[in-house]
Amino acid sequence: MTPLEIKGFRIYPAALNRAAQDRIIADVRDVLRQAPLFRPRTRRGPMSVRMSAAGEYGWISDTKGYRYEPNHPDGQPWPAIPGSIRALWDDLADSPRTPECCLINWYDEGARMGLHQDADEQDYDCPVLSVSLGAEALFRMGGTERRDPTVSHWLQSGDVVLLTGPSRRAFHGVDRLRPGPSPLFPEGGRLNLTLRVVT
Ligand code: MD3
Ligand code: FE
Repeated sequence: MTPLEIKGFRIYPAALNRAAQDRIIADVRDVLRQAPLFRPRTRRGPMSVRMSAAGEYGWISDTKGYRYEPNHPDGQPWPAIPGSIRALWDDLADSPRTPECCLINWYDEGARMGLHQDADEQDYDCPVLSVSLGAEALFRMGGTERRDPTVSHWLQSGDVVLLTGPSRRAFHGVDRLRPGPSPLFPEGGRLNLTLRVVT
């Protein structure tokens, strides 16, 4: 599969067919039964995106700051990363490391994620792999400086994005969802999964 490359962001459109998306969603629902979505709070207030995670580490944020932790806020260890999701890393990431975190982001219709860099991982040379499921999202891609120009692209259900090289350090965000039902989520909303090496 040859990716669409925008500013070093490698986008694999429709990498997952409907059956593969259904398998992954069933596995994510299983994870969320054990590690329910929670709403991280930052110093700037509650996030509009709800989160959970699978793997050795999950990302949490509270009034003390944000960091990777081996346990859900409820005190339980995160469930294992489902094989259906880890398989995408083996196919596409071309990394000697194995992912230690599958971050799960749930977007309700009004949710967004402001422009940010992912900088809480110890090795920025390890790629990040992202999977979009459900409602389409307007994804904004910048450069390594916040002031750099940005380009926007609608991510669709089944698209996979590989962040490797300079794009791994680039600013990015999600401006908005396309509202309304999707085949995967008749009630609306979007799921984004990111596989990461954390340590
Ligand atoms: C570029 N998630 O979880 S996915 C995030 O759609 C995050 O939920 C967005 O930004 C979402 O941190 C965007 C694409 C993505 C994911 C991780 C990245 C782009 C990235 C890490 C580094 C650089
Ligand atoms: Fe990010």
